[in-house]
Amino acid sequence: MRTQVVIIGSGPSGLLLGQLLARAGIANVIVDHASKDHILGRVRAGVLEEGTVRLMDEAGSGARMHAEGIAHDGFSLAFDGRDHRIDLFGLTGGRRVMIYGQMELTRDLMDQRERAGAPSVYEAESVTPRDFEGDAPHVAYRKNGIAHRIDCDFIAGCDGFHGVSRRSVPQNAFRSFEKVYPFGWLGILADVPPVDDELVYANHPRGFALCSMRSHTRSRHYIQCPLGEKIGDWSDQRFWDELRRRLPAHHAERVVTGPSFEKSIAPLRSFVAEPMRFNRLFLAGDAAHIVPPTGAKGLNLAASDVHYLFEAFVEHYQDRSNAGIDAYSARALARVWKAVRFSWWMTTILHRFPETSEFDQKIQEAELAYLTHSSAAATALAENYVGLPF
Ligand code: RFL
Ligand code: PHB
Repeated sequence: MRTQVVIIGSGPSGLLLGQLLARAGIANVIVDHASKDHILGRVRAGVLEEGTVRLMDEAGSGARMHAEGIAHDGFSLAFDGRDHRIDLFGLTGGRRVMIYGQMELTRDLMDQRERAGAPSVYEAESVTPRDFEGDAPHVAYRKNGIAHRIDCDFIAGCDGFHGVSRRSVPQNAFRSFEKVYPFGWLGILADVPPVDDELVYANHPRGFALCSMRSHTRSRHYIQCPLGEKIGDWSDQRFWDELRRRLPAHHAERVVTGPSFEKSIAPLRSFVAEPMRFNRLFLAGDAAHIVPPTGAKGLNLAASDVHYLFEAFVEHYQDRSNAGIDAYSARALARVWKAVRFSWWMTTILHRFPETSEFDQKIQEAELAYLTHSSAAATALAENYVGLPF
C-alpha cells in the first residue's frame, strides 16, 4: 500500500492533521495501536484556545463544538480564602476560551474522518516508522498476525509521549529537556453541576485544587496529590471532602457531590524534545512535548504543531516548496517553549511544593498578590491563557 503521509496516532493531533490534509486533497492513513473505543474513553483536556477552535472549523469538524461548547470570558484564582477574577475577555481585547472536552473533539474528528472515507487502522501491533532518514520511508505494523507496510512521502509521529516515533530516532539525534514535579493531579468526572459559571484555580495550604466542567451538568475537578498516591484509597466522599477544604467558603458551599464515573491520577511533567523533524519523520503534539495541565496548554500545543505541519505539507505538495518543511521544527518549538514556560509558571504559583522554604512561600504569595493588583501582570497571564498567536 502507498499513501502520501502516514500518521502514527489517532489522538487529537493525528486526527486533526489527517482531516486537514484530507480536505486539502493530500492522501493519508492513520495507524494507532489502541482500539477506537479505548481512544474515545480517555478523559483529558477541557479548554480550547481560539486557534484550536479555528482549526476544528478548518477541518470541517466544528459544528457540534459550536453548538455544545461553552465560551468562557474569565476564570477565578482563589487563595487566602478569597477569589480574584481574571477577566480574559477584557484583558485581551475580546478573546476567550471554549470549554469542550477532548473526548468530544476526538469523537467529532473520528466521525468526520469516517464520513470522508479516509482510512484509519486501529489495534495495529508493533507499529514502526522506517527509513525516514532516506527518501523512501514506510511504516510497518502487524494486524491479526499479518505483516503490513505502508510506503509514503512523510511520516507524522502524533503518537503521544509514550509513542514509538520519538523512540525510533537515534538518541544522539535529539536533545531532551525535562522537569518532573513532585506531585500529581487526582481528577474526577461526575454528573453534578459545576461549582461556578467559570473555572476556579485554587492555591491552598493543603494543595492545589481546580474546579472545571464539561457542561452545565457535568463537572471535572482535580486536586493536587502526593506522588505514589493510590486511586483505591480515594473514595468519592474523601475526594469531595478534600476538594471542599481547599476552596474559599463561598465556593465550598456550592459544591454538589455525586458519584464519580471516572477517577484517575496523572503525574505532572514538563518535557521537550528538540528538534521536531528528522528528515522525513515529523513529531507533533505530546510525542514531542509535555506540559503540566495547569495552564490548559497540552491539547492546544498539539493543535498549533498541526497547524505548522499542515501548512508545510501544503507548501510541499501545492507550491512545490520545502521552505515550510525546513522551518517546521523551529517554528513549532518557538511557540512550544513559551507555553512550556507559562505552564511551569502557573504550576509554580498554584501548587504547594514539598519542603518549600519560607522564602519560596513568600515569593509565591507575592506573585499572587501582584496578579491581583497589577493589570500588567494579569494581562500577561490572560494573553498566555487564551493562547499566543500561531
Ligand atoms: P495523545 O492524545 O496521547 O494521542 C496519541 C495517540 O497515539 C497512539 N499511540 C500509538 N499508536 C501506534 N503505535 C504506538 N506505539 C503508539 N503509542 C501511542 C495512542 O493510542 C493515541 O491514540 O497525543 P496528542 O494527539 O498529541 O494529544 C495531546 C493531548 O492528548 C494532551 O496534550 C492533552 O490531553 C493535555 N491536557 C490538556 N491539554 C489542554 O490543551 N487543555 C487542558 O485542559 C488539558 N487538560 C491534559 C489535561 C492532560 C491530562 N492528562 C491526563 C495528562 C488534563 C489532564 C488530566
Ligand atoms: C479540564 O477541564 O480537564 C482542565 C481545565 C483546565 C486545566 C486543566 C484541565 O488547566
